[in-house]
Amino acid sequence: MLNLVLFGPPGSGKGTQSAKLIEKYKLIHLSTGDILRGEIAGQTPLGLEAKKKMDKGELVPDEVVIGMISNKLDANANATGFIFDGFPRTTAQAEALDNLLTKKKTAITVMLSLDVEKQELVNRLLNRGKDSGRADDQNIDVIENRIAVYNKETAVVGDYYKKQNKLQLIHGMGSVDEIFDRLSKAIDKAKN
Ligand code: B4P
Repeated sequence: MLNLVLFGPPGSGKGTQSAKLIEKYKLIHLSTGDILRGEIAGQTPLGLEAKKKMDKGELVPDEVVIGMISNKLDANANATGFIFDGFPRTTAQAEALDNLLTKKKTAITVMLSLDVEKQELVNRLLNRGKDSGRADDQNIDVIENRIAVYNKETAVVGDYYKKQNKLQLIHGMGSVDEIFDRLSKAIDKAKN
């Protein structure tokens, strides 16, 4: 199986690149952000709870997102691989993911970490906020908080995969196609 973690700060291109990577490598796309936004749209109890956190740019509790990913892995038992987009975001989530994959006799192949300058992140998110309707992309304080939460709670997840020799840093500035090319080269190297 080919199991990828696409990693990086908010606005680094995870969702954008995932859409292209699933097409090329025939992977199942698991985006915790998309799943949570689906729960919000459906006005489920989980969605209503998650919305309070997401509107402030804070992380949703670990047990909630781990449970969501576990359900999705079970629902796709015959998949040939997954792309984890926006997950794991804490060390507890990374450990839980390793345990879930071990039970399925598989593992993460590589973590691809997109490196983008802070001002570019802010510009991209504000730009998306103009027509996406996403509340968390429309307020500069919320965007700043998401980046701060990433630096404080999520960046350490890179070290977790580095210790396993699975971390690949990818230059995340430039056009979508240029970055896709860099990601594809790193994936082709990691899977051989
Ligand atoms: P996510 O949905 O994961 O979203 P994100 O980090 O904001 O953005 P992403 O990185 O996917 O966006 P992209 O660059 O593709 O998280 C939202 C919230 O959900 C979190 O704040 C948190 O509250 C919660 N959450 C999600 N997962 C969680 C977890 N595991 N644990 C706890 N809480 C969790 O796109 C950004 C914009 O940039 C787009 O408009 C795109 O068009 C543009 N863009 C992309 N690449 C570009 C390029 N090369 N040049 C110019 N523009 C580009």
